[in-house]
Amino acid sequence: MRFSSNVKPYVLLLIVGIFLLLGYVYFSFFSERLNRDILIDEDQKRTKLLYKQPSVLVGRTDVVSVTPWLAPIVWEGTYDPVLIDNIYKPMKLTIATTVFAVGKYVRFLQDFLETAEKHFMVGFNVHYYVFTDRPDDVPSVNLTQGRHLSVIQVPVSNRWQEISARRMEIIQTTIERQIRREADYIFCLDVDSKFHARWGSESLGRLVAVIHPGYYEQTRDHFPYERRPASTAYIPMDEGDYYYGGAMFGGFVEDVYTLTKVCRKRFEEDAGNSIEAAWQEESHLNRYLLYNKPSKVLSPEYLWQDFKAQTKEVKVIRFSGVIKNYAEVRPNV
Ligand code: UD2
Repeated sequence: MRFSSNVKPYVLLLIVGIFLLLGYVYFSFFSERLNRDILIDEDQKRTKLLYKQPSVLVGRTDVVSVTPWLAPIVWEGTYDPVLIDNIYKPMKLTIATTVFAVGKYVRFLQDFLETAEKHFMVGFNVHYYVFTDRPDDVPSVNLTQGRHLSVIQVPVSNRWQEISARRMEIIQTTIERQIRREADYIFCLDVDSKFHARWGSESLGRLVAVIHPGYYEQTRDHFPYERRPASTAYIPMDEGDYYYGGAMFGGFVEDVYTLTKVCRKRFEEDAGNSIEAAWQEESHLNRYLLYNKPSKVLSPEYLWQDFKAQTKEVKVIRFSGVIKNYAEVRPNV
């Protein structure tokens, strides 16, 4: 194309000017993107982590690792511990851990704490809240950096059922008073237990429950849910997902707060009607989780019992209840 000779020079200048302006805008935008890309690249170099390629086709086939509502069920071999730690550790999280040691149960604290220091959320900030009526008997255990322990005095009761169930109320009020300002996640654990292997960041989630080791092979009609409609923990025979253990529940502090508040309210409502659920707060927990599905479910690796022989699908026992003489440690039988 030829410019006709009658095109005025100022029109030509205008066209050239527009092209220059467009060129400037394009190149400045492009070079900004280029710079940003380089930055991202450098960033990736700094955090580069080599790990095994995840497969879409090969994985564990002997267990189910996802619930029907698509929450993960955490089993050995379904996650990469190094990769998952690499995601959570930079967040500098604090994990609150509540444990009750009332009456003679104070004797279980030493092993609980010593084994937790070896295996539980290693490399994370952990704040243990020990609830006891015997503060002087709380053992002094060496805690690694970033880990703290607070002792909180609670009343004793002459019924073990009451001690176990009132944990909901006490956790609720302690979250209100201090935990919600001091931690990001919380785990509420039974004291008569020991850690045996890694329990790490793979267990973190909004609302976390554990499958009870005694019932995972059974059908729902065999679960020891509360079956009396008069109780607020009632679950009919044709409902229920898993039987969850009362020895562990956790998640974001605010989600656990709501759980404890609701369970405490229902426990008290039942008490007002002279009814105590079959397994106290465990029954209320199961009812709550049926209608408020956990976002992560821990396999029985995370709650075993020493008296139970290891089964083939449980490749690692991470946390297990010790064998205890009920008549000797409890205030009543
Ligand atoms: C089951 C549950 C437990 C709870 C209970 C029903 C599992 C493995 N355990 O265990 O979590 O739901 O049924 O109430 O799922 N405690 C004291 N002093 C006492 C009695 C209890 O401190 O005198 C505390 C202590 O932290 C103990 C917890 O309450 O670990 C639960 O009591 P338990 O272990 O005696 O209950 P158990 O074995 O029947």
